Amino acid sequence: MTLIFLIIYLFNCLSYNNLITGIELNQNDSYVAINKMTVTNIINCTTVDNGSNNITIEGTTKILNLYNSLIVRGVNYTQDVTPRGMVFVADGHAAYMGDYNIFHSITEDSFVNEVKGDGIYYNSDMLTDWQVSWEQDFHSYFLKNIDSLFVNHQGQDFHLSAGSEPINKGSSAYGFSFEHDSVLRDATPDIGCYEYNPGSSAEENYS
Ligand SMILES: [Ca+2]
Repeated sequence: MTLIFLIIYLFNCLSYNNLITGIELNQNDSYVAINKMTVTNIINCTTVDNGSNNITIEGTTKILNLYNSLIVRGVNYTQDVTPRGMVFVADGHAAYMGDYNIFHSITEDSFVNEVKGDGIYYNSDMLTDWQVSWEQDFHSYFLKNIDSLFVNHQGQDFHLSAGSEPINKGSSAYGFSFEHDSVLRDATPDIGCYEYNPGSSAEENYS
């Protein structure tokens, strides 16, 4: 039987302050029955302070490629007591590929979580465990202190501040030549939706 791939691209997207998740990929059983597979490419995206999870991936039919993205869960102000970056439901990580990402959470062992059929969160991995277990994200890293990450986190201006960690940390093998503000990226792309641009003010760039 022919396998049909539905390919989705999310480039330079900014997702913040959603009540539940920033980006959620849910299983659709009817797709399984007719042999459809969804491939989602999340490239140079920034997700910040989303309510329970920044990215949720459910089901083995979802293939997720995550590159050059900035996953920040800096403020814990909703129903969950555990800040969560990436959450895989029902073995969704089996089809995950990713690298050159920055993961932030308040505690280092909760950047990625798995949820089994009972809805309980298991296996909160540290990045180092994740790299060994799943052989992904070898150039990614965990970031605990985000005080100087953005121009104005509280004011929801998520442009990169001078000296911010994501600057020049992405890979040019992934991504698009333009960033969120339609400014050209340089030869060493920054991680996340924005390229650091010292020549323009936050007011001009904010969208
Ligand atoms: Ca750059």
